[in-house]
Amino acid sequence: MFGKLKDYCVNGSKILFTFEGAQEGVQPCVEVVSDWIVNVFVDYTGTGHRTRAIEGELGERLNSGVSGNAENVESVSQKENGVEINTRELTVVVGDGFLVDFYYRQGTPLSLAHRGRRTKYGAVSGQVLELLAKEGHEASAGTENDYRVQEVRSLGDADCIYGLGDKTGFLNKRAYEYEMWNSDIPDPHEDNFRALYKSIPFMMVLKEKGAYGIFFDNHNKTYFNLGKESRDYYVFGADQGNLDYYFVGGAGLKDVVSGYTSLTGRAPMQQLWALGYHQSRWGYESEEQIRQVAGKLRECGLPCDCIHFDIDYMDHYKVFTWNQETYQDAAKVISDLREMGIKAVTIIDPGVKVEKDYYVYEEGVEKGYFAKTPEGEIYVNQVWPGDAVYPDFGNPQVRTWWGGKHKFLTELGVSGVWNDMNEPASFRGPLPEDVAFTDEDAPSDHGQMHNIYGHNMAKATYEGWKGLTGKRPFVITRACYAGSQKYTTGWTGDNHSIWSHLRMAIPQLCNLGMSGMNFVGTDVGGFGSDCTPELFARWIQVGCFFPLFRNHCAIGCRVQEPWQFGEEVLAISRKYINLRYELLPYLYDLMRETEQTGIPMSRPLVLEYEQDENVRNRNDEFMLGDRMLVAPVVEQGARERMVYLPEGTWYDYWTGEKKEGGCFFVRKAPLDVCPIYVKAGAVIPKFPARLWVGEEKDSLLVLEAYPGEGTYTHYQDNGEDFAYRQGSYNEYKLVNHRGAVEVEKLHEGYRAYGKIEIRTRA
Ligand code: MIG
Repeated sequence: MFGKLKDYCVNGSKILFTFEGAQEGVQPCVEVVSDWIVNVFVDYTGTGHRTRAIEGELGERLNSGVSGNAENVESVSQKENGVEINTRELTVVVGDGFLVDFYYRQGTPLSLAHRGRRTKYGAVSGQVLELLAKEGHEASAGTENDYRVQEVRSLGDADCIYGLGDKTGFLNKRAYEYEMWNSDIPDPHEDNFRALYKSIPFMMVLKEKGAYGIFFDNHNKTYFNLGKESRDYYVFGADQGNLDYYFVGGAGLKDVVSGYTSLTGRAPMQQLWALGYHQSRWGYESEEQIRQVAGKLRECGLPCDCIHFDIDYMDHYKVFTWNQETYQDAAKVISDLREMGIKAVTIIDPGVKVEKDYYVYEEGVEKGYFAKTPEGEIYVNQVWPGDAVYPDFGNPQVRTWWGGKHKFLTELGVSGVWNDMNEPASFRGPLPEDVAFTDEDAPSDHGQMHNIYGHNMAKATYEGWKGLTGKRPFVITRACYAGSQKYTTGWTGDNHSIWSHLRMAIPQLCNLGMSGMNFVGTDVGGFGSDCTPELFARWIQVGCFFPLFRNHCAIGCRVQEPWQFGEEVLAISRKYINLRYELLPYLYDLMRETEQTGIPMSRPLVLEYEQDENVRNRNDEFMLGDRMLVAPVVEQGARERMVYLPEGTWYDYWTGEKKEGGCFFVRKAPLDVCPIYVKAGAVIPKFPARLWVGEEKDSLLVLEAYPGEGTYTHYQDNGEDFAYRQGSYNEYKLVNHRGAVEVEKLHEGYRAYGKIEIRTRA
């Protein structure tokens, strides 16, 4: 496509190139966004960036085509092998064919363009292809694997790949291929799945030394082949839109995660109660059932902050209505639950029922707020309410309208919203790509808007809710795009109650976290299929260490509240839910860290110890922050497991036993034990156990100090609104000196704890 490099010019932060053989008017561009971040852009469509992931000042600047600060470019010069661009941290060399290479400033290569063609695999002849298709197999003629927009980049032998959102499979994404096309596929998600609900086209490569990320900001359908086709390179591409990617460099993975979230935004603080235990089920058929569940939770001494109301609560699955027959008096049940310390979160799907005189439908029709066919008729498909229409969330007016609709829920006392089916899902075949949607100020279509449909819906919900309540909106979404973390938390959709899905939960959630979506969880116990007592016991031991801790399952499947599996499993559930509540202040500190740095609360070992080869493919252990390591049992029947601890000294959380890291050992793990290790010198801030987050407020903080040395920051605020952004918070410096903790106030702006107690462990 691009031949010999003929010329270049510098315009502020942009360097524009002229190539032989380039399409008329197409001038590839390299833009220095910051010391570590460089954008590579070829505007094939002539529309400019149109990023929906990057917002604020930077997003506006990019989308308007205005050049950035020239000072970010240290130097540009013609060298033998191309044009060399220096930032303060990176060297970028652009050569013939628009091959772009990235180096650390001191010269070590970080990422090189692949020279040469793609190799093709699995090609079969037309006749065989036909037969295969008859039997229902997928195969390719091997001719279509070049995309209209495509980038092929070198892979080193030792390179590992992370990120890519919610994709199935193991932690290391090397040798997988994926598609970014938000998909609701009911079959059990296995590691040959190419697409799932979320599209986060961000990948990180960890090298023997150093790391970088690639954010391919193209929200059309995109493809990633991560060293599967060939071990020498990876490919990303699309058949629509532009080549528009950000190279994010850094000294290590953490810098890359921070860099990526500096572009797309950092998951903000949630309300404290959102960190509590959430109970849910599709198929709570009546208000009475919900009341019974709440009563039983309390009777069993199970902490819980929230019950989710699935589609059952609506009148004929019509959004922003309440089924008064089965769910009677909404305000009353919600306030009764609140008395017990339990909040209500309600599901809201995008599909609006086609029904005369139904106010949401009528209003939307009148205002022209639903997606249309190319001929201009309102487009109708089918979801839970039957025939349904799709709000055009890319239109800012539609978002404002939809956000405002939540008044129906806030007035009833609902505390948060769960957005489902927003890929968008449809029962009567997929939406055709030419269904007309709006992209902010311009007409667009489903093909281009599909992957940001959930993103825009969550944004509408977040903004509406914020305006209505002034609190930190609690939104959970199934579908999203890069940058959705600014508005919403997420869950991983319809998993099953099977051991492979418990195992998959760990890498899946870790990769989501490293892709910006910090506040995520899987359905604890599994959604589809029938859970067993043992699987449930092991799942709750994993679920309690991820930000969103929700037990949820499908109608028709075995009921799955903690008391449904006998006394032993109930006691185990209580133990881990209690532990979760004790850890609330620690979790809250981590959430604050995420808001400030983008580093996720729950993280793979590789994010903390990337130099350790033993953790680069570690799928069955993870960390909560930088000082707590969880090594759960995820095998049926196992009553012990192999644990690996990275370098340093660790303490067994349960026994206090001291362990030197850098080795493997076997830990006994009866059904009630999830092995946990705490790093020497750690201080773990804890609350006394309680039945719900607000049961006791700021009365006692326990600082659990482990032998060794360490310094930490502890954070405290009202746990509800945005006052902390005006300084209403406390920050403490905790210095652990061999188990003795000094507490120093760094910032004072919120009421003090009644008491701070220091407990020395081991
Ligand atoms: O077609 O609302 O992933 O969590 O319980 C199923 C019913 C629709 C799918 C969600 C699931 C939810 C269910 N929904």
